Amino acid sequence: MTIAFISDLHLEPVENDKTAGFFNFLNSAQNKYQQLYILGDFFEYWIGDDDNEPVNLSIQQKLKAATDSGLDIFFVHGNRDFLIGSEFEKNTGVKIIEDMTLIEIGNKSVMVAHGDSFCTDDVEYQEMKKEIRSDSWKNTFLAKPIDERIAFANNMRAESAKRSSNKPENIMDVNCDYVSQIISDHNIDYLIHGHTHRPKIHQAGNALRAVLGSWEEEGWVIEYNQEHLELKSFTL
Ligand SMILES: [Mn+2]
Repeated sequence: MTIAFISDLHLEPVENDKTAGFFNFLNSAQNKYQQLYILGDFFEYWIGDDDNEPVNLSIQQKLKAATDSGLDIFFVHGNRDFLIGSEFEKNTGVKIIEDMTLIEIGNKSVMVAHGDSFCTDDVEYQEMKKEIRSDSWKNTFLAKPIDERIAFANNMRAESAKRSSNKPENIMDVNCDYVSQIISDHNIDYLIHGHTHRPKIHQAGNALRAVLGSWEEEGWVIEYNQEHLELKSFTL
């Protein structure tokens, strides 16, 4: 059985090389993999399941065709698309799972996460995250008109780009002590995440920490088969 992991596609509501690349990926995924985990920031932004943007709808249709064909697809929220909800699940057959979920594959423990939870040095980000992930914030936001929500999302993206460019590189990466703690607390063999856009497989004690890349000119996937992890990139 081969399981695939992807993250950080940052799909936008326009037809471009990336959407086409994802549709190609999904077509071949149905023959190659039994399970696909999408580890967040699948979309550049998501302002609610009630947004009827045509490209977003066609992405949902493709996901539905894939799950109907027998591919199990799981989704972990990213910081860009944490508002993906139960309507999306219903439309696509994709199952939303918690950030930092532990899955048992054979006799190995694999933790899947978006990755932002490990960036504990970025205190400003963690505080903002706590606020906007609360039910009250989400409910208030989702009750606003679509146009207002899109304007807010665009504003957030601009702010985030500005803040990131002013922060030292190491603040934006995971905190290695925290990662080691999580790995030992949960007896993890493999930790797989995205978010930092720094694709690499790291040795972390007795475990491996595999980081996905963001889809830009190339797409990235981690394939897991018979206790072996492989990080691959491919042209979009
Ligand atoms: Mn992210």
